[in-house]
Amino acid sequence: MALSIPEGYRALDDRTLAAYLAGLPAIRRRLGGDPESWRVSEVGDGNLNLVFIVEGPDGDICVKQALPYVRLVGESWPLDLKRAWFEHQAAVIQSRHAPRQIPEVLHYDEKLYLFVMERCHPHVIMRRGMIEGVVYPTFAEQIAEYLAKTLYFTSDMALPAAEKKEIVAAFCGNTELCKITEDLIFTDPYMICDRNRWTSPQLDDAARTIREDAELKRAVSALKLKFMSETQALLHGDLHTGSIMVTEDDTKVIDPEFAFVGPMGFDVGKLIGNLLMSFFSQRGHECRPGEREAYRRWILATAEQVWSGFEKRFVELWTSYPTGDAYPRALFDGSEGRASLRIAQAAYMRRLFEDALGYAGTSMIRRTLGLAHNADMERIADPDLRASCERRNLELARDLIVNARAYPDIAAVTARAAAIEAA
Ligand code: SR1
Ligand code: MG
Repeated sequence: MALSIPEGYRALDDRTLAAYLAGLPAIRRRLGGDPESWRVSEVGDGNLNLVFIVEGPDGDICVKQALPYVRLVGESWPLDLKRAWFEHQAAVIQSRHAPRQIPEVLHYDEKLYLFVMERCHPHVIMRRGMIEGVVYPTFAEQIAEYLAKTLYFTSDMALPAAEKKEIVAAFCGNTELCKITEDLIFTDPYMICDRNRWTSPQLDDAARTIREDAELKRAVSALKLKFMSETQALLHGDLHTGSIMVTEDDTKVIDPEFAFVGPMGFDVGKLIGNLLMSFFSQRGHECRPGEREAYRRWILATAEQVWSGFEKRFVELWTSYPTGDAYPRALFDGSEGRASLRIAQAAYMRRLFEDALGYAGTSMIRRTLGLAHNADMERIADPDLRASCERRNLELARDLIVNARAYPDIAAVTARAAAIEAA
């Protein structure tokens, strides 16, 4: 299919970006000095876009521009530039609810499908830090707060119906990005597909077993349907450890270009799935062997705290701000009403937990057998070692999808991960 390039759009490079930014007075002031003195570097290592860091004598910024195709694949896979608008809108909405966790948006250009934001510095992409074995002590609490606030405050429990429907309508056009998820996560890995790949022939049999697993395919299809049809809250839509930048005491969430209104368990589960993948990859990163065991324990504790912190804060917000049209305040008045609401909340959170486990599992499978992989596993040079890590990952993933109901709590999930790793 030919690329469709709207009038006024051009992809920028190091040189043309500096000239463009020089025409934006507020950005020019922030960077300081002459545009010729600015250092521009393209640092994008994601699957879709251009990302630039621009450093001037007085400050620095990050610029993200959508390309009219999937960067990972090339021009043969055209992709709607409008994703930049959805990303920018999602960042604006989410920063109202969780301002500490979202980089400040400084400028948006609707013709270039580009936006300028605060550079998160000295933050690093969390996935890279985890490959190095770095502990992030404040991460779990901050990301749980981000998840609880962004999801609760865009849900029907917090919003009047008309406002909620406006958000659904605003994001319903992000269809091409949703389609990527529908295909790459919920469909491709479960059939023969040209886009699939795995990094060693040692996984051929595991891939075949998954393709032949009818029970698994039914459960994944149910999760796909929920992804396509439930409008619970505004999601980030691609919340993995490559979409999070961290320091020891700060957490920033980036890249919400897959944002749409969908099932909350997708955001929570994708993140937990990526933590579990990192856990299973650790035996392949023995650069500091004595410390890896402790690091594995930290990852599992973090996965537990992400879920339990999210659950606790979400219920607190629901109890304190019952401002939406769902579960109307008038029906849950007085001590009996409050007790009844607690029963409803527990049932809701249980469903959300099971959804999250299913989505965690689908994320772990797609990053092993689908098109887009994780550096956590890909950086393991020895193919036998890598395959043994990936097999463990697939084993837990399948169980989370098919047997989500059998897990009483998040501790049971991490216990199962530890048992699979020890076997
Ligand atoms: C073709 S895009 C592949 C993947 O990159 C993003 O991180 C999303 O997860 C998407 O599925
Ligand atoms: Mg991304």
